[in-house]
Amino acid sequence: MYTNSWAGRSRRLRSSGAPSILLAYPSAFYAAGWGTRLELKSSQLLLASYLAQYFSVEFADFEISIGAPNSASQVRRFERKVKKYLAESNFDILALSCWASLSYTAALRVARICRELYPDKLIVVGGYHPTACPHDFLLPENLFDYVIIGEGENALREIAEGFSTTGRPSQTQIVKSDVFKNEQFVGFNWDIVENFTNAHYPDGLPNIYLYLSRGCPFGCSFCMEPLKDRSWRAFSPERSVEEMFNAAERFNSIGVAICDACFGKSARWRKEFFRRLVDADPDFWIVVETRHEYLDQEDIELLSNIKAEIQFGLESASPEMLLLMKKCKNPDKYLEKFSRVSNMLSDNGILHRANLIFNHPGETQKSLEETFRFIDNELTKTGRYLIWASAEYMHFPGCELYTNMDFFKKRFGSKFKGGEWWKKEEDQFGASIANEPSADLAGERAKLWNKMFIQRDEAMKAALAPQAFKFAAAKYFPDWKNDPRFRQN
Ligand code: B12
Ligand code: SF4
Repeated sequence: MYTNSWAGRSRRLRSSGAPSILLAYPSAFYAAGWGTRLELKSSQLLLASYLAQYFSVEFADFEISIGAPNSASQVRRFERKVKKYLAESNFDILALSCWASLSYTAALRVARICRELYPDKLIVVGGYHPTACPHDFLLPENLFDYVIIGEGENALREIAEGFSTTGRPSQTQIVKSDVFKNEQFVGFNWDIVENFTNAHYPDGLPNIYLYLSRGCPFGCSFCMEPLKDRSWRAFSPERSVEEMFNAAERFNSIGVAICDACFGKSARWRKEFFRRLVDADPDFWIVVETRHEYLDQEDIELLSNIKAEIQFGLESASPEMLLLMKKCKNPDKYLEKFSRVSNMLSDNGILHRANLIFNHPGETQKSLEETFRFIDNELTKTGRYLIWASAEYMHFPGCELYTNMDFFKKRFGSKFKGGEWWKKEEDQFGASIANEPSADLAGERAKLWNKMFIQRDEAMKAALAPQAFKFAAAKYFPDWKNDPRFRQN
């Protein structure tokens, strides 16, 4: 029923003369190392949901429908399939979501195929990479008509509205989109992806990713979120809960993850949201990433009524690294609060995960030892619900650190060996982590963090409560499934 009304509306918009938009994720080439799961791109859907009020919009994701090539021959096969798809599609504007930098080479290839087929159609590109590096899309042949910086809704709407009168601009235009205001928020229009999900997720979506708010007031060195509008905007708590249930019921989901850049910044909003969620009694898991500084006893008591996993970007436990990462102003207070919140969560049986970034430029053996001293202290406790997760620093453009590389090179002897890796047609993951954080951790010593992390494997298992251990083994550490504790009741 949904789909019929959506399809009818889309047809009416098309016949009214409004241009039609093909909003496509171009895929990611040579990105196998990331091991990214093939998620439904819900932020792309949110953009489509806004535009669909005014234009006929088709959603495409070539990574899922065609693939993510890792060799020259796979790229050629991919191009043939994209050509066929575009040749059979009916659209006026190709809007490419070059979301992370991983999609840069794919975005160029898809745009070129489109331009060869259709010299007069408009090609627009937006997402995190165009926001970070808009000049990467200024090419001699003016392949792209518009490069959008920031949240795409307002700019794309304006461009589409002007298309019938202005046509293609004579040169590529870089446009900074106006802030997407709270009152413009529209919910996820799942009808837009009905055909797509039926074809590619016939058994439903076990995990669904939703965005309930936008904007983050922090300015972490390694994150490019600060390039977007920093004001915090959200659906009402009531609408947020509705959106979660709509999605979970429609796709029979086991888990709903809230992917906001800065979940629950407003305490009033957060508490009302948790209260309403508890009242609604979800039977699905809720996964939330937030800052530990936000949670207090009241939040935690509310959370203890639902199946939840809370993730924190703790990033490091070295005071010096936390300052370099611009994660907080007072590292001692930050770390002390983390221990307190983690204890409260464990006391209430709530699963939580601390994400760590190792080898951020400036990391040394001393800073690693500080981080592991803090972890070791937490690991002396038992019956915990705290899971530790590690990742190596990846050098992405757009963040403050990227523009400040010289400081790290001079002060610490940091090396960034991958160059503009997103332009390379070879292992991009390897190139993005090909860094040395400091002269102290150069060469083979750059792997020291990993050795130190693995050494704690047994202690990390032993600190967990049985239920938390099983959860961690099932979700994050497949090797742990061989441990006899995994099979105990
Ligand atoms: C949630 C999230 C994820 C989720 C995505 C879930 C999902 N299904 O959507 C998961 C966990 C899967 C993920 C994975 C990764 N992520 Co991530 N992620 C984020 C995060 C936290 C939030 C994004 C967000 O706020 N979206 C909200 C929606 C509404 O906005 P949006 O996505 O930005 O879309 C808007 C604009 O970008 C623009 N736009 C987008 N497409 C288009 C297209 C057109 C035509 C136009 C005009 C505009 C436009 O308009 C949209 C609507 O306003 C950001 C930022 C952060 N704080 O860390 C990082 C971030 C995007 N991730 C990043 C990275 C690096 C990754 C990974 C590589 C990490 C990894 N090691 O695996 C993978 C790559 C996945 C992939 N296939 O590309 C980087 C990208 C940096 C860069 N320069 O590319 C970010 C910016 C974090 C950082 N380090 O700065 N991520
Ligand atoms: S890492 Fe998180 S808290 Fe820091 S700037 Fe990015 S979104 Fe905000």
